[in-house]
Amino acid sequence: MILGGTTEARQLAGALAARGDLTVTMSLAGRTQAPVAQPVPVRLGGFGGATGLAAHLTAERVDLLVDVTHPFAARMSEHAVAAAALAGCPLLALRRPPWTPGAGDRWREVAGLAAALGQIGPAPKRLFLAMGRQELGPVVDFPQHRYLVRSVDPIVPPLAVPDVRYIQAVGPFAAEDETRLMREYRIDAVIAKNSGGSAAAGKLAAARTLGLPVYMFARPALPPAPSVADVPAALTWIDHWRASGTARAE
Ligand code: 3Y8
Ligand code: NAP
Repeated sequence: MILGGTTEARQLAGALAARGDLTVTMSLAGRTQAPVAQPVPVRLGGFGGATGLAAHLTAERVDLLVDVTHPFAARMSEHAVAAAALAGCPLLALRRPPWTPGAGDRWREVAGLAAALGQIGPAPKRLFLAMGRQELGPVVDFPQHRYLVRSVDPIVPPLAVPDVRYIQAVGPFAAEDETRLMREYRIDAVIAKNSGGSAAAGKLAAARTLGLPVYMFARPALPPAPSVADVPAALTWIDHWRASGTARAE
């Protein structure tokens, strides 16, 4: 079973489904109204904490749990480690490396939105919030800014600030589109999560092109687990696991 919700999860599922010697299921939280289609059957919704997930692993006789959730889905990853241990189920985590600033990048690493807004200061700015909508609360304490907020689904109720525009979109986002968007809205600064991967990196290239600062949320710590950094490494690891015949004892 793959804990998904990322580009890599969908790609890994597709590659494993092609093998024919594995039965693959994709698990999503059901956070969005219309999730992208997956190449394998999907299970939607939470498990009821780590014990719920452990019970599911045992009941469904899952032979391998692969955590390919987003780096900011820390609770899910914590539950995956605990549940795999509880159920005696092998676990592999695919953890994509964080982005690192390169020449021309103007990054400020912050803990989250409140810290970013605190650092930005009192002068009104035009801010591109490309960090989703689960942590937008702090904007109400900074009503002086013009916000451009991007999310997958509509944000209801709307944010209680006087000057906000909404964009509904699912990545991946191309750098040239991001540059055009930021020019159109005359953005002064970008606020982002250090998600890594390529789908959301376009805004970083755009910020570099436009010489804009990026307030980058540091990643939450994740519990140790057997891990790889990308899909090819995950496929190699799974090959070795399969060859070692460590499917759970009957
Ligand atoms: C529900 C599945 C695929 C997966 C695509 C990746 C790339 C596009 C970039 C920006 C950044 C953000 C957000 C983002 C990206 C991929 C990947 C990724 C960022 C879907 C998806 C689900 C979610 C949940 C959603 C969160 C939100 C975060 C938008 C599907 C499309 C900002 C993270 O309540 C909510 O609206 C929750 C939204 C969690 C973070 C937040 O705090 O709001 N992802 N995103 C999964 C589930 O139900 O289990 O609906 O199809 C998946 C993808 N989103 O198959 O190609 O691989 O990361 N997702 C971030 O990185 O900052 C957008 O706008 O620049
Ligand atoms: P989270 O805070 O780590 O998890 C909260 C709870 O949501 C979990 O305890 C679990 O509920 C449920 N859950 C999370 N991921 C799940 C999955 N793949 N399958 C089944 N249940 C899941 O998670 P999140 O940050 O809200 O992320 C939710 C989903 O969106 C994940 O699939 C993640 O990969 C994807 N995503 C998140 C981000 C982000 O920025 N956070 C970005 C892109 C994609 P129970 O305790 O009831 O089991």
